[in-house]
Amino acid sequence: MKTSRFLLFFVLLASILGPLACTPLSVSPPTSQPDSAKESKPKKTYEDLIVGFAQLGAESEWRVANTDSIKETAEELGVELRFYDAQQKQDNQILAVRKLIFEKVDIIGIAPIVETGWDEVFQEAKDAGIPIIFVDRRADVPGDLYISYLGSNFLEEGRNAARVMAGLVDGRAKIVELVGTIGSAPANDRYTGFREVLTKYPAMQIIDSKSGDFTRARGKEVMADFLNKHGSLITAVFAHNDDMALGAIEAIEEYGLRPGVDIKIVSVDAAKGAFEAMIAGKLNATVECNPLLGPQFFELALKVVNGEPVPKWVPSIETTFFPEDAAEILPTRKY
Ligand code: GYE
Repeated sequence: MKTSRFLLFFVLLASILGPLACTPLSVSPPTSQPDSAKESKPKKTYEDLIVGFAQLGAESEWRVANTDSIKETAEELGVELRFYDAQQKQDNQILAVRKLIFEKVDIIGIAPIVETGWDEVFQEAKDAGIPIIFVDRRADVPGDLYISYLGSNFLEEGRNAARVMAGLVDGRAKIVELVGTIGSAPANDRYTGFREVLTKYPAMQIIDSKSGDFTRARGKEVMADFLNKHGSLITAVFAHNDDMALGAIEAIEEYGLRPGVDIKIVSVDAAKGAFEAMIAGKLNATVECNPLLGPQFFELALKVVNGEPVPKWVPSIETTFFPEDAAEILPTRKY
């Protein structure tokens, strides 16, 4: 008797909790509608979508390609895009999110400039029922404040840069590092990933490390400082992006050394400028980071708006390029 009551209790409990456990909680948009109402609603198409995008700036060749990809894809699909450029300032980007909430867009894509400081504004979006998708960069917020992250494995990019460099310098180097924007996900992870692999190469030492903010101009300035400080002791550069590497190349030439020969250089992005530098023998390798995220972003956005389950992380597929193949590959590069 007792056992059967117990059983009944569990059957009832399971029938209540069962559907909850199967619902993709983390990916369904924060809406107050019950699931049944959502299902009976006709599915939205791209033409019905109003998408907000809070871009962080236009600091690099990569970023320009990323913005173009978002804008071009929106136009191709007939999506109404509300686009804001924060010009490398978090305050502007927070303001852009608030404007998009006010405009009642269906969904917001954002490349958070740095990882922290987003909880409040993302909570405001959640309260307004507007889902957030991270595109390119992640923010360090609780999982319920965003639906999905579409972007690269920056840690792996940092590890790959170190592996490639180890091969170039035979496991022996005095390295200077041009770090990306302080506090940004790609700078944090590339920094960590690179060091992780270096622990296996005790004769490869990082002798200096400083932010060049992902721009060519800052990359050049910081590299000139490194050269003034350490001179020809430097045998290798790890630049967190191609633009800073291109700036470093200029600084090395002005200092009277040969980039790519006297000082080996490895960077990240694989933008066209990097291929040209590899063809000229001035850059030794670039680890790919794909900015052409427009098509995947809108596909993800439409699914989310229609209440379909999506993964919490959609990683981009990437590789590494070397000077030997640069001339053949350059014409095929889209950024
Ligand atoms: O590597 C750099 C850009 O967030 C992955 O930002 C992106 C980085 C990219 O400025 O060039």
